[in-house]
Amino acid sequence: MMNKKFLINCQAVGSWTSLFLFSIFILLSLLSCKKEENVLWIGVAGPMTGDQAKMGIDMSNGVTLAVEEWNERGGILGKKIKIIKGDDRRDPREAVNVANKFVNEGVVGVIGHFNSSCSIPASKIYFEFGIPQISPASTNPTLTEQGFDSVFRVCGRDDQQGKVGAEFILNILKKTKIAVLHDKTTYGQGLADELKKNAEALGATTVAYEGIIQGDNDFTAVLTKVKTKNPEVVYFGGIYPEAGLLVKQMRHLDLDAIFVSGDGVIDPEFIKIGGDATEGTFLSFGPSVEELPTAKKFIETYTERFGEIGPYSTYSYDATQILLTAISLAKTIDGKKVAEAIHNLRYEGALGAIEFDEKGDVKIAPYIFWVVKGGKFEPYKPAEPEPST
Ligand code: ABU
Repeated sequence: MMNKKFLINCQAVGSWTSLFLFSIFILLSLLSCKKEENVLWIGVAGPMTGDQAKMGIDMSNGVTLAVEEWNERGGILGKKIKIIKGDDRRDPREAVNVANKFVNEGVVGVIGHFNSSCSIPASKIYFEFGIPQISPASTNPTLTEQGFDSVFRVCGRDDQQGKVGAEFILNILKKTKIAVLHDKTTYGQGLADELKKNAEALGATTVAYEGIIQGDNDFTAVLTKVKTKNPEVVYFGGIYPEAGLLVKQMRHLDLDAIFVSGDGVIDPEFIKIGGDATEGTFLSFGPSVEELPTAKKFIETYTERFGEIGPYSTYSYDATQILLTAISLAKTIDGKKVAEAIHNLRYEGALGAIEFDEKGDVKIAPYIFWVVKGGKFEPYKPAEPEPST
């Protein structure tokens, strides 16, 4: 049996070891502290890992390019700009952790998040601490309906996107029997509900309304049920990993309804996952960046630096330019003054002129439909009607 003195000595050694390790930890924390002199930190937040990592990386690339351009011109307010990445893994709880981390690091603004389900809870923290937030991609209306005057987005909203989707199905595709699916997220279900509401108002019938679970990979049970309702269109509110699998499994089940979805699906990953089954699918998103004269320089520099432009790369680039321009105009990093400068700004970006309304939404958010053709996305141009003779 160990004697008492030996035990006490062991406890003392243990305490000294803990104290030593704790001191090392504090020292390392101080050394890695982001609060460097002559540096302004901006946060970029999104899913940097996991099944939506492509979106986080696209965002991060857009932010990096804008920051590099500012730094080449000498930085801002006499300081270099650096980026801190926050990986929310598309999880709302992680998004809150990222927001708290950004607060502790002293970021002067945040570009993010990607998912509305992350942007919304994180926005409460950014607003509380006076940190301007610009989401490049979160389209759920709630984000800018909270009365937070330092929250912005450079994309459109799902009340607009759902309406455009319903008009497309009814007026262009001329279909009225719709199965509405969603991924039960703030974005996915919100968009699906907007589509359903607007389509029904135009005379459509919702023959099925079902939720699926993000991250699942077998949707045959729900699709088998949907097939019995003979929909002409399957509309999905959700993101590309599930969309690719859904459309693939629809075709395996000979469910030949037209697949229509929104901006969360428009990424080459959708075509990679869904393969040939994605041919002829329709997705709503902004106009083609390639066709925007304002995006010429951005396309050249981004492609040279990072390769293919992702759907939200350009939005992230412009969002960063807006944040940095506002800091420069406000001549301060005071979040309230920077937010005010963003509200007063008319920014001529790669996406064209961007101005915000009092809520923090862009004044103009054009949506068009894209179609998958020959394994690529292209803007959909309905065939001209034959001239009557
Ligand atoms: N808007 C597409 C996906 C991101 C989101 O709003 O959740």
